[in-house]
Amino acid sequence: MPVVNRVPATGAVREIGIVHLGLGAFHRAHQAVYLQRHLNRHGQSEWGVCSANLRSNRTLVDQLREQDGRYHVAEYRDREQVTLREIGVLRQALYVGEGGADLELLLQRMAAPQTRIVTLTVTEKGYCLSPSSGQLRIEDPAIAHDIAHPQTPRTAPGIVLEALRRRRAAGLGAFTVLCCDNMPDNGQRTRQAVSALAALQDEGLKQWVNEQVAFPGCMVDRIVPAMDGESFARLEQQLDCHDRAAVACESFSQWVIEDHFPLGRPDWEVEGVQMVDDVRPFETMKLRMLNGSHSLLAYVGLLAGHETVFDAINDADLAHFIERYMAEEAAPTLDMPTGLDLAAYAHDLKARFANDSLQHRLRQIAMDGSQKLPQRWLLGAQRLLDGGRGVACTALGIAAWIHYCTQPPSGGPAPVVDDPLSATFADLAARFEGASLVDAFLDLGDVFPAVLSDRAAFRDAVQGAYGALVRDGISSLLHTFAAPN
Ligand code: CS2
Repeated sequence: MPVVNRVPATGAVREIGIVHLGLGAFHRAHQAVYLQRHLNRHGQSEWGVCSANLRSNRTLVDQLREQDGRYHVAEYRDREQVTLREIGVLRQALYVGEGGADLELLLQRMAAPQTRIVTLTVTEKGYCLSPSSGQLRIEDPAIAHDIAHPQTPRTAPGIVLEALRRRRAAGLGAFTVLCCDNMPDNGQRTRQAVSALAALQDEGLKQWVNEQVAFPGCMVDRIVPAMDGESFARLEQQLDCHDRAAVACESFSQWVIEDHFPLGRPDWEVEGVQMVDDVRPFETMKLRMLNGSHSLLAYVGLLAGHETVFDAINDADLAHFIERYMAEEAAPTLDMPTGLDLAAYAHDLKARFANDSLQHRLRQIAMDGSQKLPQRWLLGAQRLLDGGRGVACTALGIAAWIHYCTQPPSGGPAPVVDDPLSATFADLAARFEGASLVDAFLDLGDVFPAVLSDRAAFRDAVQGAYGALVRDGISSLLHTFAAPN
């Protein structure tokens, strides 16, 4: 049984200063923990949180309401040491389903003078941008809806924009918009989504957004697997924690934020948050090293028959493959501030992947690949090819992803791929096979920018990897990577 360090929630929330969109496990185990530690330290705070789920997980919102917003976060250092924190900063939980009454409550809360920051974890697809170009997808039906009905928006950019419109009309200052999703240049991408939508609704509002709203970028990091029956049972047995809104995660946590908050912010740095002028080096490092490795572990690991990150990193050949990816295809693409040791970072990442207390399912990471691949693998691959380097690990990852998106698990029915492009994948799988299937995937412009897919060296590498995968199977292919080069 682990040694449990119990940290109760103390202090009083004076007002709700932050509205969050995307009340998932990550928000509860990352941002809310920093704010709770801040509250415990100061004894009072005006940075309480109102958090809303836009379409998913109404049950969680109901559960949290029953518990007056209080819940627990179990931070597993390893099997032996766990910190169980009580969180009390969440003062309002909302669910904005289709036509839900909470939409108006949410917009009122965002437009209230006390609200100074709006944070988001709505996942990459929640911004309705093309993953490869970062342009607003105006053909998206939800965006089309928000253009036609700006006052009852459905999308995250639409909700942010309507709240800003109300603030402008009321003569209030703009809140700061802080995107906490794993996108490249995430502040700028969020600005692009909101500003492009404004341009389609009201030119004056667009100008006000461009001039008045701060969209600092940030890098967030904590491994927080989705909760399932097994993880709740473990919390009950090991920690005597009977809380259906609880989350389990690793003990590591990092947050690097660009310091641009015109209406003020919590003094986060006291809790270890790094406030910087330019987050991009940190963000790119994390996307390519951590998330890039995660996606490789997911697609290659699932093919190799593994279920969790822990299983996959304990496969010696796969672990070696990941080491090579980080050293040869991620690190060389990064420009880091002096003093930052990428080899040490890679070493620590491997140790985090090997945390045996987290049941981090590869299928969870494999979700939404079309939205994740550009920033995790493809921008780096472009840089490698520009420098005359090879992309063998990345090419195998892409081949494994194509396989994952199109091949039924042995003998089973067609795969259920959780991705906004799943219908397109099914269509391509029905029409093509072999090299033509690979070509059809590489022609998906929302995933692969033409500057990359037009390069023969890139296409050849992916074609080669896919051919070898089909011919030799994943185990023998991984073995070739494990051989000294
Ligand atoms: C993961 C991330 O699901 C995924 O795609 O790569 O959620 C990852 O666990 C976090 O970014 C870690 O900070």
